[in-house]
Amino acid sequence: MKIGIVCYPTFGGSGVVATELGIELSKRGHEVHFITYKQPVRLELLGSHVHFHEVTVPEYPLFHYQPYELALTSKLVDMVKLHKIEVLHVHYAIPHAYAAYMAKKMLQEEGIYLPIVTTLHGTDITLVGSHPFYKTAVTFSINKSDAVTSVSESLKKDTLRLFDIKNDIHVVTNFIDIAKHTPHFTDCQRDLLANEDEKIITHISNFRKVKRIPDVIKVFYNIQKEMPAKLMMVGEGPEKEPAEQLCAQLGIEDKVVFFGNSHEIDRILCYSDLFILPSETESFGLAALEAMASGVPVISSNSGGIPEVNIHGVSGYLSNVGDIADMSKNALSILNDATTLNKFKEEAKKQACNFDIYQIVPQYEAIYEATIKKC
Ligand code: GMT
Repeated sequence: MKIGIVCYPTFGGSGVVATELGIELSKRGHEVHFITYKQPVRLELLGSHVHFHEVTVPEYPLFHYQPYELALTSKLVDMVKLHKIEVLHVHYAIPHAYAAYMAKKMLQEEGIYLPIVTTLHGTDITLVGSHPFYKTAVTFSINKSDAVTSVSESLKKDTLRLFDIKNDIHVVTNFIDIAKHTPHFTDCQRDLLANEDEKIITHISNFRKVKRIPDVIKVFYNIQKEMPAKLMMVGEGPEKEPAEQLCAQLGIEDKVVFFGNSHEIDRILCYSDLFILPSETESFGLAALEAMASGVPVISSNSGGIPEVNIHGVSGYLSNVGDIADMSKNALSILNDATTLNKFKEEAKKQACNFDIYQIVPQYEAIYEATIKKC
């Protein structure tokens, strides 16, 4: 098939999922066209089966807001015609599903039929999309998609609760390429960051309020009181600076490394002992799945779709949002002895295998085929 993919090209989970999906689809013989404003961060190799088409928005002083949706719509129409794209898969409803619908209508005028598959990722529903300023257009564009998928059962429920949805929503979970997280694939250099006796605790996110960054630091603070440990904070976002200040206030700044955005997630995870994800809400928690695939147990909140990924007492532990004492206690119970830690590491990896890319990508292929046939 010739598949167009629209996504945010940044470090966020939806862009990562879209990119990994596109790469895998291309390996399976499909022709994939990424259409977005920048080459997606995880998209390293362009080739005969993977193409990138940049959406540019010329700045014009009259506009207080530059019209990205308009530029995206035009680019979609042009690329569909030029490359004979058969199906368009948009990741993150805002504004992608809306722009895709406009492109579809414009193409219809010329007798070209373009099915739209919309994947809901989380904040496009729970935080942003349900805001009254967006809700009407988001509801419309979800209902006008030819197929709608959500990355967890929890997100599907949230969508049906928050919006008046007439379409079926298929749950197609996020996935992981397990092979990429095996040790022979990664050059693990643990000794560059910590001493042999120190446990390595990791958090990866876009450092937004919803991630509850202060909770990560407070849980780590409790851990390092009991055992030698280092904290790896990976990512960029508005909560990073306050987090650095909190570390200084607590006197643990020499035990915490702030990496910023990293292209070396696999490397950081391969020497991590524990991953912390205390989010306020999380439709899935791709970062937790990536950690588990590298054999890193997860201490998380029990919000949203996280319990579908992290299994309490098996791959890690779940606590109520904000329950720092419980998270700290659970973390210490995993880290305290080597046998328990190794058991959790093994189980985390096993649980991640339930989300292997080879089981999930065919589900998207089946959805594409069904929408193309419908046309
Ligand atoms: O986590 C974020 O804030 C980024 C956001 C995104 O759209 O990139 O992540 C959402 O989509 C990910 C991929 O499907 C999910 O794993 C995250 O759980 C979800 N984030 C939230 O729901 C807060």
